[in-house]
Amino acid sequence: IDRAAFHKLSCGLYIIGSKTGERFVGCVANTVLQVTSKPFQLSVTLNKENATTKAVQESGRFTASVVDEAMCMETIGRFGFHSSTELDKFGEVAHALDACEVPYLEQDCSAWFSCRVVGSMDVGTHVVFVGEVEESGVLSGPHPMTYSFYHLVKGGKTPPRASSYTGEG
Ligand code: FMN
Repeated sequence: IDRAAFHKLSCGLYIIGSKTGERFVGCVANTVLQVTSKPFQLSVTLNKENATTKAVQESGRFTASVVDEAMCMETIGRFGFHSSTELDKFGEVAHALDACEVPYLEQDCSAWFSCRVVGSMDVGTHVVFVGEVEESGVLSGPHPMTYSFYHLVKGGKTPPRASSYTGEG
């Protein structure tokens, strides 16, 4: 296995939102994909140790916001390198609520989606969720951030819980 090959896979960067009871949770994910358009469905792959994963399993809902290139590393770090059990991640960043009152990030994002979980697959360390899109909208950020922009321009790192972690940060 040549680990460098995995760095050639293209993907974007997303903020996943969910809630557990009345508490808002969320995390960064690079694993959002559109899987079908009839109906519109997205998938996201989340680590079993993430607080967000448990909330998606409990509530059956998640939001996905497309991160814009303008998003600062502090906000990415807030969602990607801290646990929602210790930090109210949506507390100090501009966000809105979908029709089910699940939060989605608005600040420095290009678009948002609200999904109802219709299926999931246990893939070992992670769970792949498939969600039917019930709402979506375009936000003000004009340039969706790619994962390679995050690494090459922003100097970002990949934490161990990300699906794409290859042991080299
Ligand atoms: N975690 C995942 O489970 N799936 C991912 O696709 C994923 N991609 C990430 C990409 C980047 C660039 C970064 C910085 C983090 C990524 N993570 C991913 C890690 C989670 O965002 C991180 O573990 C977070 O702290 C979990 O927060 P929570 O426990 O509040 O859910």
